[in-house]
Amino acid sequence: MTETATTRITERPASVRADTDPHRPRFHFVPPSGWLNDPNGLTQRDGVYHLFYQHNPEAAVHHRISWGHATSRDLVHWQDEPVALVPGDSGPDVDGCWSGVLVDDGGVPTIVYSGRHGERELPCVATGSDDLRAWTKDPRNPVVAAPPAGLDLVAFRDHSVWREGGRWRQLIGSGIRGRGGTALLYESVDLRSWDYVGPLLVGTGATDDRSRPDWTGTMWECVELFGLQGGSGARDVLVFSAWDEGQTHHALYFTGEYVGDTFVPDGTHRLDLGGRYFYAPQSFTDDAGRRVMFGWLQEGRPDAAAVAAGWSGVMSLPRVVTLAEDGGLRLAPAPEIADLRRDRVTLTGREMLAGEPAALASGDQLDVELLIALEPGASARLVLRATPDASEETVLEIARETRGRGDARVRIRLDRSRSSLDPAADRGELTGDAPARADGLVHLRLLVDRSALELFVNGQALTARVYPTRADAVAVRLAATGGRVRIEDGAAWRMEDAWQAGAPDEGASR
Ligand code: DQQ
Repeated sequence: MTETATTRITERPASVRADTDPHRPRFHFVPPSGWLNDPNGLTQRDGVYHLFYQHNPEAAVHHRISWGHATSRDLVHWQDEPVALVPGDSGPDVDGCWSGVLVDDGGVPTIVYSGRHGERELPCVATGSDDLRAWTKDPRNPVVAAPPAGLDLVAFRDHSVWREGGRWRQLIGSGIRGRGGTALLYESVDLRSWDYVGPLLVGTGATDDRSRPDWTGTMWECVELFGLQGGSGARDVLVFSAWDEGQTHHALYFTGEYVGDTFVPDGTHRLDLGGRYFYAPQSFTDDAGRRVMFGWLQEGRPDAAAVAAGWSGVMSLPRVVTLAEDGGLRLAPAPEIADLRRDRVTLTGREMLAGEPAALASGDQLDVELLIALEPGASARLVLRATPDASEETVLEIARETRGRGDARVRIRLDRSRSSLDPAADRGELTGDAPARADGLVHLRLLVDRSALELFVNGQALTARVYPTRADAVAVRLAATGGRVRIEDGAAWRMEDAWQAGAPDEGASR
Protein backbone atom coordinates (compact mmCIF):
# COMPACT_ATOMS: atom_id res chain seq x y z
CA MET A 1 0.00 0.00 0.00
CA THR A 2 1.32 3.47 -0.87
CA GLU A 3 1.93 6.04 1.81
CA THR A 4 -0.88 8.22 0.44
CA ALA A 5 -3.35 5.34 0.57
CA THR A 6 -2.36 4.55 4.16
CA THR A 7 -2.78 8.16 5.17
CA ARG A 8 -6.16 8.37 3.49
CA ILE A 9 -7.39 5.24 5.30
CA THR A 10 -6.24 6.29 8.74
CA GLU A 11 -7.74 9.76 8.30
CA ARG A 12 -11.28 8.40 7.98
CA PRO A 13 -13.04 8.34 11.37
CA ALA A 14 -12.30 5.16 13.32
CA SER A 15 -15.98 4.18 13.47
CA VAL A 16 -16.25 4.36 9.65
CA ARG A 17 -13.07 2.34 9.21
CA ALA A 18 -14.32 -0.18 11.75
CA ASP A 19 -17.69 -0.61 10.05
CA THR A 20 -16.14 -1.34 6.68
CA ASP A 21 -13.62 -3.85 8.00
CA PRO A 22 -14.58 -7.31 6.64
CA HIS A 23 -13.10 -8.92 9.77
CA ARG A 24 -15.43 -7.09 12.15
CA PRO A 25 -18.03 -9.45 13.65
CA ARG A 26 -21.73 -8.69 13.20
CA PHE A 27 -23.41 -10.67 15.95
CA HIS A 28 -20.76 -10.47 18.63
CA PHE A 29 -20.47 -7.36 20.76
CA VAL A 30 -17.60 -5.14 19.57
CA PRO A 31 -16.58 -1.66 20.73
CA PRO A 32 -18.18 1.20 18.72
CA SER A 33 -14.58 1.93 17.73
CA GLY A 34 -11.26 1.85 19.57
CA TRP A 35 -10.12 -0.80 21.97
CA LEU A 36 -12.00 -3.47 24.01
CA ASN A 37 -10.61 -6.01 26.45
CA ASP A 38 -12.03 -7.64 29.60
CA PRO A 39 -15.74 -7.89 30.42
CA ASN A 40 -16.43 -6.05 33.70
CA GLY A 41 -19.27 -5.36 36.13
CA LEU A 42 -21.64 -7.93 34.64
CA THR A 43 -25.10 -7.74 36.12
CA GLN A 44 -28.81 -7.92 35.41
CA ARG A 45 -30.76 -5.11 37.07
CA ASP A 46 -34.49 -4.46 36.68
CA GLY A 47 -34.46 -7.01 33.89
CA VAL A 48 -31.74 -5.22 31.91
CA TYR A 49 -28.40 -6.89 31.23
CA HIS A 50 -25.37 -4.63 31.72
CA LEU A 51 -22.06 -5.35 30.06
CA PHE A 52 -19.22 -3.05 31.08
CA TYR A 53 -15.86 -3.59 29.47
CA GLN A 54 -12.28 -2.36 29.39
CA HIS A 55 -12.32 0.28 26.69
CA ASN A 56 -10.16 2.92 25.06
CA PRO A 57 -12.55 5.01 22.94
CA GLU A 58 -9.67 7.09 21.55
CA ALA A 59 -7.75 4.42 19.65
CA ALA A 60 -7.44 0.68 19.13
CA VAL A 61 -4.63 0.39 21.69
CA HIS A 62 -4.56 -0.57 25.36
CA HIS A 63 -3.99 2.84 26.92
CA ARG A 64 -5.68 4.89 29.70
CA ILE A 65 -8.48 2.39 29.95
CA SER A 66 -12.07 3.49 30.70
CA TRP A 67 -15.13 1.38 31.41
CA GLY A 68 -17.32 1.12 28.31
CA HIS A 69 -20.96 0.24 28.92
CA ALA A 70 -23.69 -1.49 26.92
CA THR A 71 -27.16 -2.73 27.84
CA SER A 72 -29.40 -5.44 26.48
CA ARG A 73 -32.83 -6.91 27.15
CA ASP A 74 -32.10 -10.20 25.40
CA LEU A 75 -28.31 -10.84 25.58
CA VAL A 76 -28.27 -10.57 21.76
CA HIS A 77 -28.87 -6.93 20.79
CA TRP A 78 -26.79 -4.34 22.64
CA GLN A 79 -27.28 -0.63 23.11
CA ASP A 80 -24.25 1.62 23.57
CA GLU A 81 -24.34 3.60 26.77
CA PRO A 82 -22.14 6.51 27.82
CA VAL A 83 -18.71 5.52 29.05
CA ALA A 84 -19.16 4.69 32.75
CA LEU A 85 -15.75 5.30 34.34
CA VAL A 86 -12.92 7.40 32.96
CA PRO A 87 -9.43 7.81 34.43
CA GLY A 88 -9.14 10.77 36.77
CA ASP A 89 -7.21 13.95 36.01
CA SER A 90 -5.13 13.00 39.03
CA GLY A 91 -5.40 10.50 41.86
CA PRO A 92 -5.36 6.71 42.11
CA ASP A 93 -6.84 5.96 38.67
CA VAL A 94 -5.09 8.67 36.63
CA ASP A 95 -3.61 6.01 34.34
CA GLY A 96 -6.66 3.80 33.93
CA CYS A 97 -9.75 2.21 35.42
CA TRP A 98 -8.82 -1.46 35.17
CA SER A 99 -10.96 -4.52 35.65
CA GLY A 100 -13.54 -5.00 38.37
CA VAL A 101 -17.01 -6.04 39.35
CA LEU A 102 -20.37 -4.52 40.23
CA VAL A 103 -22.21 -5.44 43.45
CA ASP A 104 -25.51 -4.33 44.94
CA ASP A 105 -24.71 -2.71 48.30
CA GLY A 106 -28.15 -2.58 49.94
CA GLY A 107 -29.67 -1.17 46.73
CA VAL A 108 -26.69 1.02 45.82
CA PRO A 109 -24.90 -0.21 42.68
CA THR A 110 -21.22 -0.24 43.57
CA ILE A 111 -18.23 -0.91 41.35
CA VAL A 112 -15.01 -2.26 42.81
CA TYR A 113 -12.21 -1.79 40.26
CA SER A 114 -8.45 -1.47 40.00
CA GLY A 115 -7.28 2.13 39.76
CA ARG A 116 -3.99 2.38 37.88
CA HIS A 117 -1.41 4.97 38.85
CA GLY A 118 1.99 4.65 37.20
CA GLU A 119 2.80 0.95 37.09
CA ARG A 120 0.64 0.06 40.12
CA GLU A 121 -2.99 -0.86 40.54
CA LEU A 122 -4.98 -0.46 43.79
CA PRO A 123 -8.63 -1.18 44.67
CA CYS A 124 -11.08 1.70 44.13
CA VAL A 125 -14.83 2.06 44.56
CA ALA A 126 -17.54 4.02 42.68
CA THR A 127 -21.28 4.22 43.28
CA GLY A 128 -23.86 4.45 40.52
CA SER A 129 -27.28 5.81 39.69
CA ASP A 130 -30.19 3.36 39.49
CA ASP A 131 -29.83 3.03 35.72
CA LEU A 132 -26.07 2.47 36.10
CA ARG A 133 -25.30 5.38 33.77
CA ALA A 134 -23.81 7.92 36.22
CA TRP A 135 -20.94 6.97 38.52
CA THR A 136 -19.31 8.78 41.44
CA LYS A 137 -15.87 7.77 42.61
CA ASP A 138 -15.39 7.42 46.35
CA PRO A 139 -13.19 10.16 47.89
CA ARG A 140 -11.54 7.46 50.02
CA ASN A 141 -10.01 5.79 46.93
CA PRO A 142 -7.84 3.78 46.89
CA VAL A 143 -9.72 1.76 49.49
CA VAL A 144 -6.71 -0.50 50.05
CA ALA A 145 -3.60 1.68 50.34
CA ALA A 146 -1.03 -0.97 49.40
CA PRO A 147 -0.69 -4.72 48.80
CA PRO A 148 -0.21 -6.77 51.98
CA ALA A 149 3.21 -6.28 53.55
CA GLY A 150 5.60 -9.17 53.87
CA LEU A 151 4.74 -10.83 50.55
CA ASP A 152 6.92 -10.51 47.45
CA LEU A 153 4.11 -9.92 44.97
CA VAL A 154 4.23 -9.80 41.17
CA ALA A 155 1.05 -7.72 40.73
CA PHE A 156 -2.12 -6.82 42.61
CA ARG A 157 -5.30 -6.25 40.63
CA ASP A 158 -8.79 -7.46 39.59
CA HIS A 159 -11.59 -8.30 41.97
CA SER A 160 -14.18 -10.88 42.89
CA VAL A 161 -16.55 -9.53 45.57
CA TRP A 162 -19.40 -11.30 47.36
CA ARG A 163 -21.52 -11.10 50.50
CA GLU A 164 -20.98 -13.77 53.14
CA GLY A 165 -22.17 -14.01 56.75
CA GLY A 166 -23.16 -10.33 56.96
CA ARG A 167 -19.80 -9.12 55.61
CA TRP A 168 -18.20 -8.53 52.23
CA ARG A 169 -15.39 -10.72 51.00
CA GLN A 170 -13.07 -9.93 48.14
CA LEU A 171 -10.37 -11.72 46.16
CA ILE A 172 -7.61 -9.75 44.45
CA GLY A 173 -5.50 -11.40 41.75
CA SER A 174 -1.76 -11.58 42.34
CA GLY A 175 1.34 -13.74 42.17
CA ILE A 176 3.98 -14.60 44.74
CA ARG A 177 7.47 -14.35 43.26
CA GLY A 178 9.14 -17.75 43.03
CA ARG A 179 5.92 -19.62 43.81
CA GLY A 180 3.00 -18.85 41.49
CA GLY A 181 -0.31 -17.10 41.00
CA THR A 182 -2.57 -16.38 43.93
CA ALA A 183 -5.92 -14.93 44.96
CA LEU A 184 -5.60 -12.74 48.06
CA LEU A 185 -8.60 -12.75 50.39
CA TYR A 186 -9.92 -9.61 52.11
CA GLU A 187 -12.91 -8.85 54.31
CA SER A 188 -14.97 -5.69 54.93
CA VAL A 189 -18.20 -4.47 56.48
CA ASP A 190 -18.66 -1.49 54.14
CA LEU A 191 -16.65 -2.10 50.92
CA ARG A 192 -14.42 0.86 51.94
CA SER A 193 -12.31 -0.48 54.77
CA TRP A 194 -10.70 -3.87 54.10
CA ASP A 195 -8.88 -6.34 56.36
CA TYR A 196 -6.40 -8.70 54.74
CA VAL A 197 -7.16 -12.33 55.58
CA GLY A 198 -4.49 -14.20 53.57
CA PRO A 199 -4.01 -16.06 50.28
CA LEU A 200 -7.05 -18.18 49.41
CA LEU A 201 -4.81 -20.44 47.35
CA VAL A 202 -1.28 -20.22 45.94
CA GLY A 203 -0.37 -21.86 42.63
CA THR A 204 2.86 -23.59 41.69
CA GLY A 205 3.34 -21.97 38.28
CA ALA A 206 6.77 -20.50 39.01
CA THR A 207 8.29 -23.98 39.31
CA ASP A 208 5.94 -26.04 37.10
CA ASP A 209 6.65 -27.11 33.54
CA ARG A 210 5.53 -24.13 31.48
CA SER A 211 4.71 -26.26 28.44
CA ARG A 212 1.86 -28.00 30.25
CA PRO A 213 -1.48 -27.16 28.64
CA ASP A 214 -2.88 -26.33 32.08
CA TRP A 215 0.11 -24.27 33.25
CA THR A 216 -1.23 -21.81 35.83
CA GLY A 217 1.18 -18.92 35.16
CA THR A 218 3.07 -16.77 37.64
CA MET A 219 0.21 -14.33 38.28
CA TRP A 220 -3.57 -14.79 38.22
CA GLU A 221 -5.60 -12.11 36.47
CA CYS A 222 -9.36 -11.71 36.81
CA VAL A 223 -9.86 -14.19 39.66
CA GLU A 224 -13.47 -15.19 40.25
CA LEU A 225 -15.02 -17.52 42.84
CA PHE A 226 -18.52 -18.98 42.54
CA GLY A 227 -20.47 -22.07 43.51
CA LEU A 228 -22.47 -24.27 41.15
CA GLN A 229 -25.02 -27.03 41.59
CA GLY A 230 -25.05 -29.82 39.06
CA GLY A 231 -25.30 -33.51 38.32
CA SER A 232 -22.37 -34.21 40.64
CA GLY A 233 -23.74 -32.10 43.51
CA ALA A 234 -22.42 -28.74 44.68
CA ARG A 235 -18.94 -27.55 43.71
CA ASP A 236 -16.93 -24.40 44.10
CA VAL A 237 -15.11 -23.01 41.12
CA LEU A 238 -12.16 -20.60 41.03
CA VAL A 239 -11.66 -19.07 37.59
CA PHE A 240 -8.51 -17.13 36.68
CA SER A 241 -6.40 -16.13 33.72
CA ALA A 242 -2.78 -17.29 33.70
CA TRP A 243 -0.39 -14.37 33.16
CA ASP A 244 3.40 -14.30 33.09
CA GLU A 245 5.76 -11.36 32.58
CA GLY A 246 3.26 -9.38 30.51
CA GLN A 247 2.08 -12.41 28.50
CA THR A 248 -1.56 -13.42 28.62
CA HIS A 249 -1.68 -17.24 28.40
CA HIS A 250 -5.11 -18.82 28.94
CA ALA A 251 -8.13 -18.95 31.20
CA LEU A 252 -8.35 -21.83 33.67
CA TYR A 253 -10.50 -23.00 36.54
CA PHE A 254 -9.97 -25.03 39.65
CA THR A 255 -12.84 -27.12 40.92
CA GLY A 256 -12.84 -27.88 44.61
CA GLU A 257 -14.17 -26.66 47.92
CA TYR A 258 -14.13 -23.19 49.38
CA VAL A 259 -13.84 -23.78 53.13
CA GLY A 260 -13.21 -21.06 55.70
CA ASP A 261 -10.48 -18.87 54.28
CA THR A 262 -9.07 -21.34 51.76
CA PHE A 263 -9.89 -23.12 48.54
CA VAL A 264 -9.03 -26.80 48.38
CA PRO A 265 -8.70 -27.70 44.68
CA ASP A 266 -9.35 -31.15 43.30
CA GLY A 267 -8.97 -30.43 39.60
CA THR A 268 -7.32 -27.94 37.23
CA HIS A 269 -8.94 -27.41 33.85
CA ARG A 270 -8.65 -25.19 30.80
CA LEU A 271 -11.81 -23.14 30.43
CA ASP A 272 -11.31 -22.82 26.67
CA LEU A 273 -8.77 -24.43 24.38
CA GLY A 274 -8.25 -21.20 22.42
CA GLY A 275 -5.61 -19.83 24.82
CA ARG A 276 -5.54 -16.04 24.77
CA TYR A 277 -8.52 -15.98 22.36
CA PHE A 278 -10.87 -16.39 25.33
CA TYR A 279 -9.20 -14.46 28.11
CA ALA A 280 -10.11 -12.63 31.33
CA PRO A 281 -13.64 -14.08 31.56
CA GLN A 282 -16.16 -12.83 34.08
CA SER A 283 -19.55 -14.33 34.94
CA PHE A 284 -22.68 -13.54 36.93
CA THR A 285 -25.96 -15.14 37.92
CA ASP A 286 -28.86 -13.75 35.91
CA ASP A 287 -32.52 -13.46 36.96
CA ALA A 288 -33.20 -16.92 35.55
CA GLY A 289 -30.53 -18.34 37.90
CA ARG A 290 -28.10 -19.11 35.09
CA ARG A 291 -24.34 -18.59 35.42
CA VAL A 292 -23.58 -16.49 32.32
CA MET A 293 -19.98 -15.84 31.27
CA PHE A 294 -18.33 -13.47 28.80
CA GLY A 295 -14.67 -13.41 27.79
CA TRP A 296 -12.37 -11.28 25.66
CA LEU A 297 -11.42 -12.54 22.18
CA GLN A 298 -8.03 -10.99 21.55
CA GLU A 299 -6.83 -10.08 18.08
CA GLY A 300 -4.68 -12.42 16.00
CA ARG A 301 -3.39 -9.77 13.65
CA PRO A 302 -0.64 -7.20 14.27
CA ASP A 303 -1.38 -4.18 16.47
CA ALA A 304 -0.84 -1.86 13.49
CA ALA A 305 -3.55 -3.67 11.51
CA ALA A 306 -6.02 -3.18 14.37
CA VAL A 307 -5.12 0.51 14.65
CA ALA A 308 -5.62 0.94 10.90
CA ALA A 309 -8.98 -0.88 11.15
CA GLY A 310 -10.06 1.51 13.93
CA TRP A 311 -11.05 -1.17 16.43
CA SER A 312 -9.62 -4.07 18.45
CA GLY A 313 -11.16 -6.81 20.56
CA VAL A 314 -14.35 -8.85 20.46
CA MET A 315 -16.57 -9.84 23.37
CA SER A 316 -17.53 -13.52 23.35
CA LEU A 317 -21.14 -14.50 22.99
CA PRO A 318 -22.74 -14.99 26.40
CA ARG A 319 -22.00 -18.54 27.56
CA VAL A 320 -24.09 -20.52 30.01
CA VAL A 321 -21.83 -22.41 32.41
CA THR A 322 -23.06 -25.67 33.91
CA LEU A 323 -21.57 -28.38 36.08
CA ALA A 324 -21.38 -31.85 34.52
CA GLU A 325 -21.61 -35.30 36.10
CA ASP A 326 -17.82 -35.66 35.88
CA GLY A 327 -17.37 -32.55 38.04
CA GLY A 328 -16.07 -30.40 35.16
CA LEU A 329 -17.74 -27.40 33.55
CA ARG A 330 -19.61 -27.34 30.26
CA LEU A 331 -20.04 -24.14 28.25
CA ALA A 332 -22.74 -23.38 25.68
CA PRO A 333 -23.80 -20.19 23.94
CA ALA A 334 -26.87 -18.71 25.64
CA PRO A 335 -29.99 -20.10 23.89
CA GLU A 336 -31.09 -16.52 23.07
CA ILE A 337 -28.39 -16.42 20.36
CA ALA A 338 -30.57 -18.77 18.28
CA ASP A 339 -32.95 -15.82 17.72
CA LEU A 340 -30.51 -14.65 15.03
CA ARG A 341 -30.74 -17.91 13.05
CA ARG A 342 -32.14 -17.57 9.51
CA ASP A 343 -32.50 -19.80 6.41
CA ARG A 344 -32.21 -23.19 8.08
CA VAL A 345 -30.56 -25.96 6.05
CA THR A 346 -31.15 -29.47 7.39
CA LEU A 347 -28.08 -31.69 7.45
CA THR A 348 -29.47 -34.74 9.23
CA GLY A 349 -28.64 -38.06 7.59
CA ARG A 350 -25.63 -36.84 5.57
CA GLU A 351 -22.88 -39.47 5.49
CA MET A 352 -19.26 -39.08 4.58
CA LEU A 353 -16.86 -41.83 3.68
CA ALA A 354 -13.14 -41.15 3.58
CA GLY A 355 -12.45 -39.04 0.54
CA GLU A 356 -14.29 -36.10 -0.98
CA PRO A 357 -15.61 -33.55 1.53
CA ALA A 358 -19.31 -32.68 1.51
CA ALA A 359 -20.42 -29.04 1.37
CA LEU A 360 -22.57 -28.19 4.41
CA ALA A 361 -23.09 -24.45 4.32
CA SER A 362 -21.79 -21.18 2.96
CA GLY A 363 -21.24 -17.83 4.64
CA ASP A 364 -19.11 -15.82 7.03
CA GLN A 365 -21.89 -15.46 9.62
CA LEU A 366 -23.10 -18.93 10.47
CA ASP A 367 -24.38 -21.18 13.20
CA VAL A 368 -23.87 -24.91 12.58
CA GLU A 369 -25.06 -27.51 15.05
CA LEU A 370 -24.28 -31.20 14.46
CA LEU A 371 -24.54 -34.45 16.32
CA ILE A 372 -22.13 -36.76 14.55
CA ALA A 373 -21.30 -40.44 14.77
CA LEU A 374 -17.71 -41.50 14.05
CA GLU A 375 -16.98 -45.10 13.15
CA PRO A 376 -14.19 -46.58 15.29
CA GLY A 377 -10.92 -45.21 13.89
CA ALA A 378 -12.66 -42.44 11.93
CA SER A 379 -12.02 -38.78 12.42
CA ALA A 380 -13.91 -35.79 11.09
CA ARG A 381 -12.44 -32.73 9.37
CA LEU A 382 -14.67 -29.71 9.52
CA VAL A 383 -13.46 -27.05 7.17
CA LEU A 384 -14.53 -23.45 7.77
CA ARG A 385 -14.02 -20.14 5.98
CA ALA A 386 -12.71 -22.04 2.96
CA THR A 387 -12.21 -20.72 -0.57
CA PRO A 388 -13.30 -22.95 -3.50
CA ASP A 389 -9.64 -23.72 -4.30
CA ALA A 390 -8.78 -24.30 -0.61
CA SER A 391 -6.03 -21.67 -0.74
CA GLU A 392 -7.57 -20.37 2.48
CA GLU A 393 -9.26 -22.67 4.97
CA THR A 394 -9.48 -23.34 8.69
CA VAL A 395 -9.75 -26.97 9.72
CA LEU A 396 -11.23 -28.43 12.89
CA GLU A 397 -10.17 -32.06 13.34
CA ILE A 398 -12.17 -34.25 15.68
CA ALA A 399 -11.07 -37.76 16.67
CA ARG A 400 -12.61 -40.10 19.21
CA GLU A 401 -10.11 -42.02 21.28
CA THR A 402 -10.80 -44.82 23.69
CA ARG A 403 -8.10 -45.31 26.28
CA GLY A 404 -9.76 -48.11 28.20
CA ARG A 405 -13.14 -48.89 29.71
CA GLY A 406 -15.13 -45.72 30.28
CA ASP A 407 -12.06 -43.60 29.62
CA ALA A 408 -12.83 -42.09 26.26
CA ARG A 409 -11.98 -38.60 25.10
CA VAL A 410 -12.39 -36.52 21.99
CA ARG A 411 -9.20 -34.98 20.60
CA ILE A 412 -9.71 -31.66 18.91
CA ARG A 413 -7.27 -29.63 16.87
CA LEU A 414 -7.83 -26.34 15.09
CA ASP A 415 -5.43 -26.00 12.20
CA ARG A 416 -5.08 -22.34 11.21
CA SER A 417 -1.91 -22.83 9.15
CA ARG A 418 -3.87 -21.93 5.99
CA SER A 419 -6.55 -19.69 7.50
CA SER A 420 -5.19 -16.59 5.81
CA LEU A 421 -2.95 -15.63 2.91
CA ASP A 422 -1.93 -12.66 5.04
CA PRO A 423 1.48 -13.73 6.41
CA ALA A 424 1.03 -11.46 9.43
CA ALA A 425 -2.10 -13.24 10.73
CA ASP A 426 -1.56 -15.62 13.65
CA ARG A 427 -1.63 -19.22 12.41
CA GLY A 428 -0.82 -21.13 15.60
CA GLU A 429 -2.48 -24.50 16.15
CA LEU A 430 -4.99 -24.77 19.00
CA THR A 431 -5.56 -28.18 20.47
CA GLY A 432 -6.77 -30.21 23.44
CA ASP A 433 -9.29 -32.73 24.72
CA ALA A 434 -13.05 -32.57 24.97
CA PRO A 435 -15.06 -34.94 27.16
CA ALA A 436 -16.69 -37.96 25.54
CA ARG A 437 -20.46 -38.48 25.73
CA ALA A 438 -21.90 -41.70 27.10
CA ASP A 439 -23.57 -42.44 23.73
CA GLY A 440 -20.27 -41.99 21.85
CA LEU A 441 -21.69 -39.25 19.61
CA VAL A 442 -20.00 -35.88 19.26
CA HIS A 443 -22.00 -32.68 19.62
CA LEU A 444 -20.59 -29.75 17.67
CA ARG A 445 -21.67 -26.14 17.73
CA LEU A 446 -19.79 -23.81 15.42
CA LEU A 447 -20.38 -20.08 15.50
CA VAL A 448 -18.62 -18.26 12.71
CA ASP A 449 -18.80 -14.47 12.81
CA ARG A 450 -16.31 -13.20 10.25
CA SER A 451 -12.95 -13.20 12.14
CA ALA A 452 -14.47 -14.65 15.36
CA LEU A 453 -14.86 -18.41 15.77
CA GLU A 454 -16.51 -19.96 18.81
CA LEU A 455 -16.47 -23.75 18.66
CA PHE A 456 -17.99 -26.11 21.20
CA VAL A 457 -17.26 -29.84 21.17
CA ASN A 458 -19.31 -31.80 23.72
CA GLY A 459 -19.44 -28.61 25.80
CA GLN A 460 -15.69 -27.92 25.61
CA ALA A 461 -15.07 -24.49 24.11
CA LEU A 462 -12.34 -23.57 21.66
CA THR A 463 -12.30 -19.93 20.59
CA ALA A 464 -10.13 -18.43 17.88
CA ARG A 465 -9.72 -15.61 15.41
CA VAL A 466 -9.04 -16.04 11.68
CA TYR A 467 -8.48 -13.41 8.98
CA PRO A 468 -9.13 -14.80 5.50
CA THR A 469 -8.21 -12.28 2.82
CA ARG A 470 -10.55 -13.56 0.12
CA ALA A 471 -14.24 -12.67 -0.02
CA ASP A 472 -15.04 -16.20 -1.23
CA ALA A 473 -13.61 -17.83 1.92
CA VAL A 474 -17.11 -18.86 2.98
CA ALA A 475 -17.48 -22.61 2.51
CA VAL A 476 -18.12 -25.06 5.34
CA ARG A 477 -17.29 -28.65 4.46
CA LEU A 478 -17.18 -31.93 6.34
CA ALA A 479 -14.83 -34.76 5.44
CA ALA A 480 -14.09 -38.14 6.97
CA THR A 481 -10.76 -39.88 7.33
CA GLY A 482 -10.14 -43.47 8.43
CA GLY A 483 -13.84 -44.44 8.37
CA ARG A 484 -17.41 -43.26 8.03
CA VAL A 485 -18.80 -40.08 9.61
CA ARG A 486 -22.58 -39.64 9.78
CA ILE A 487 -24.60 -36.59 10.82
CA GLU A 488 -27.24 -38.08 13.11
CA ASP A 489 -28.89 -34.72 13.60
CA GLY A 490 -27.84 -31.34 12.30
CA ALA A 491 -28.60 -28.03 10.69
CA ALA A 492 -26.90 -24.83 9.59
CA TRP A 493 -28.20 -21.30 9.64
CA ARG A 494 -27.12 -17.92 8.35
CA MET A 495 -26.81 -15.55 11.31
CA GLU A 496 -28.46 -12.17 11.15
CA ASP A 497 -26.53 -9.02 12.15
CA ALA A 498 -27.12 -8.05 15.78
CA TRP A 499 -26.30 -4.42 15.01
CA GLN A 500 -26.35 -2.10 12.02
CA ALA A 501 -23.19 -0.94 10.32
CA GLY A 502 -22.83 2.82 10.03
CA ALA A 503 -24.91 3.57 13.13
CA PRO A 504 -23.75 6.55 15.17
CA ASP A 505 -21.53 5.68 18.11
CA GLU A 506 -23.60 7.16 20.92
CA GLY A 507 -26.87 5.43 21.66
CA ALA A 508 -26.56 3.14 18.67
CA SER A 509 -28.45 -0.09 18.75
CA ARG A 510 -25.95 -2.89 18.39
N1 DQQ B 1 -6.78 -6.46 31.83
C1 DQQ B 1 -7.03 -5.41 32.76
C2 DQQ B 1 -6.46 -5.85 34.04
C3 DQQ B 1 -6.44 -7.31 33.91
C4 DQQ B 1 -6.13 -7.54 32.49
C5 DQQ B 1 -6.44 -4.11 32.28
C6 DQQ B 1 -6.57 -8.85 31.94
O1 DQQ B 1 -7.20 -5.37 35.14
O2 DQQ B 1 -5.55 -7.88 34.79
O3 DQQ B 1 -7.12 -3.66 31.15
O4 DQQ B 1 -6.72 -8.83 30.56
